[in-house]
Amino acid sequence: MDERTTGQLDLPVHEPAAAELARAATRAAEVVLAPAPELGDDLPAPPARTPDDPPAPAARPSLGDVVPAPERVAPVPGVDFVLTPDAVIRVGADDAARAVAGQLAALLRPATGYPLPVTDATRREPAGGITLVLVDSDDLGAEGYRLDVTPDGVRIEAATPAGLFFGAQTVRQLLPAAIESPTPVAERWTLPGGSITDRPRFPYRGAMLDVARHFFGVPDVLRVIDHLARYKLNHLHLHLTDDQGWRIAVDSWPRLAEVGGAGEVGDGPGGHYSRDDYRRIVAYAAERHVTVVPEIDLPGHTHAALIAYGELAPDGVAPPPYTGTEVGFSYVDPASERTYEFVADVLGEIAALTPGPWLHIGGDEAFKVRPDAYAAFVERTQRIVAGTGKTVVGWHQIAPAAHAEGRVLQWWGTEVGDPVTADAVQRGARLILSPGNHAYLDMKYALETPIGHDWAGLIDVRRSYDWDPGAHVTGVPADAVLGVEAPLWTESVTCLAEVEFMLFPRLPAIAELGWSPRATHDWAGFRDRLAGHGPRWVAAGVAFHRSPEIPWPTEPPAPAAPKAAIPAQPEPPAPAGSHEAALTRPGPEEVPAPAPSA
Ligand code: TNX
Repeated sequence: MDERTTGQLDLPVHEPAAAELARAATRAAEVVLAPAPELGDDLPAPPARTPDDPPAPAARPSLGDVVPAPERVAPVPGVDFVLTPDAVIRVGADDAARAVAGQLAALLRPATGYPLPVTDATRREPAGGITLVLVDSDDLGAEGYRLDVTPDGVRIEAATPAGLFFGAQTVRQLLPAAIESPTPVAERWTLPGGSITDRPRFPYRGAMLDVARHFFGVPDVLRVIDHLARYKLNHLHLHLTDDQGWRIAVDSWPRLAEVGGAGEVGDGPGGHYSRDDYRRIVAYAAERHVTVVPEIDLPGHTHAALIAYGELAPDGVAPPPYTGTEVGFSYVDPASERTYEFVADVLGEIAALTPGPWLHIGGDEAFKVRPDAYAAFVERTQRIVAGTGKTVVGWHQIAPAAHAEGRVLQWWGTEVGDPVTADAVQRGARLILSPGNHAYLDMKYALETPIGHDWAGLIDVRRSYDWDPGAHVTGVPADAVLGVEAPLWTESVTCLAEVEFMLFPRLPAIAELGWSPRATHDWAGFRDRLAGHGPRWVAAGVAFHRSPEIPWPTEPPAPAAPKAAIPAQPEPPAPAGSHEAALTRPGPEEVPAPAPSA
């Protein structure tokens, strides 16, 4: 088997088999520095590095190694701060700032084994440690921070707790990779000296998880939120409903979740979030300065609602459940008043449960609804959203509908533009950029990728990185761009390890496009900075694609820890069907039969 392992770090530059991905989730809680996984030989290894390749980066980060790239970095060469066992974390009286100090301590305690008490900012003894300070500053904005690292201590300043939180994520990345270990590691915990001044390019930086095609339980979603926060992403879009499952309890229409949630693609059991589950997700996200954007996809992608309430179907008859991967065949009846009662009840309950400002109404691929009826439906639904006090978001197919105050379109096209979308922007809409051929995390990295789609092309790390959200869509100026989002559709993604495998390393690329000033954009530099994150993901037990584009380090950064036992897991099901099916999908009367169980 052609394989290149990398000393104690054991980063095999090899595509993991699907079963290996599934096992990674099991390892997450136990692994310190992962042993080489058992390698399948079903996939080719990437080309070996040649002497002409750039050198692998040093195991210890330098100040400029942060992902996403900070706005300004001023290293002071040869100067380090060393975190010692008696270090404290100092913070002022503000409760939210204290919460960030507590989170930073909690991040640093497992690997260091140090107590790292959170103490009052005015306390002098012991000297050193990490200080978090809220300052009056217009320059830093709502999410920016300033970081100073000297031999005497580390200081994070920000105008808001969110800024302190993002500064703390930078501190985490400046420590050796072993800081991600869940158990103590013998390491010299240095941070490189100098200062960083940083703030985001775009206010909206997100990822989407499709919990409808396959259901992911609360712990999985919380872990995804942690991944977002690491890379300064601040929105989690949850695609809560689709043909294969309705995933959120609605008191006024209880069968939606009870009946509509009891299945998923393939023969899995599905599931749904109770109101308390959802509150827990939203609260966990808020603590990490992540806003949850709930999506109820309307009027199409509603088969799961129809099996629960046949009265919403155009023919008034509840169809059988659907567990396949076609799209575009289902819709709620736009001509029925009952439909709008349903929409108002559902959106009202979701809005009441959601602290963030956004309510996403989907709007994609309603191929069976005539354009005039579709526009009227969207306009009425936009008014219902406004009545809940939220701002409406929809896939860019809602563009033809009349403008609604503040509305946001999510661009998922693969072309460079669309006059209808540009016109909606002229009329006042803003855009979230999720171009299918760059930002879709369900696309395969390469032909051999064991899961994912390819209808929008193959998306390797470079392709996910090499585009400019500020200048991507013809006729849409940068000031109409709210930000970026990387959607993960889950027709073929069945477990947390597969989610992580599709997220990493592309999620950090999208995060950098959302956060970093355009002037920092540089593939070669990004690739080298990203390389240092491989050992972090290994230490944290995060599954990822060992992309051959990235010069993963070959030097061990830290002593290896004992091997963890890896229990065997079943092979996940084969990849699901492709999106092109949408173009030839059947009519509602020809809804495909449920997929036979494997
Ligand atoms: C298109 S993008 C969809 C989803 C599929 C996805 C698969 C969009 C708004 N709709 O329903 O899951 O393609 O890549």
